[in-house]
Amino acid sequence: MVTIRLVQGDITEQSADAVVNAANSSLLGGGGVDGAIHRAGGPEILAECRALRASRYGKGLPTGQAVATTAGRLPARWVIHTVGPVWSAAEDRSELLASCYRQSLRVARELGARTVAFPAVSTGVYGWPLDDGARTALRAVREETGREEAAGAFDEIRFVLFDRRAYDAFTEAM
Ligand code: AR6
Repeated sequence: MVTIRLVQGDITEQSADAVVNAANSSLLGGGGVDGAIHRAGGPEILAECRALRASRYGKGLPTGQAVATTAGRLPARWVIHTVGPVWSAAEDRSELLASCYRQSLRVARELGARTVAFPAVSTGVYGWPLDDGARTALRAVREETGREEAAGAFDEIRFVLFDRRAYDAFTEAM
């Protein structure tokens, strides 16, 4: 049985097999979680991202997809980069947000990562409301870890919430 755990903290300080990055399509860094991961993880991560841009993802990583690199100096083995959708009040993009969690877990499973730490994808710069972001995240993770193919694949899925407000939103959604 997989444990779903909520913690308040900084994702760059988490020991896990894989930590998920809330990246953008360029894979070349940014602010928020992305900036923190590249700063703490060091240049090896960016080097692998550049190589991905020069090969498989010439046009960038599409929204809702996920790809892994080394975790550099982070206390993890891999960083799984995923690109969340920008929040839109006019259009329902929640399937794309759910896809970030599902695809990240698929990549994790292929790597053999048994503990995976996620941030609250899209709820910062990309403007997704926290309560909805939390519900979508938890639903997607429960669905994906409940699939037959995922049976026994994971020990722990951890949501690392940066501040009290995000932690409370996830606690409520849980
Ligand atoms: N650890 C855990 N959570 C964090 C951390 C941290 N160190 N820092 C911020 N958060 P964001 P997005 C929270 O903006 O909305 C970047 O520029 C934050 O409070 O990192 O998906 C990328 O390059 C929020 O709840 O990601 C993209 O261009 C959540 O993490 C764009 O931002 C996500 O906030 C992606 O925007």
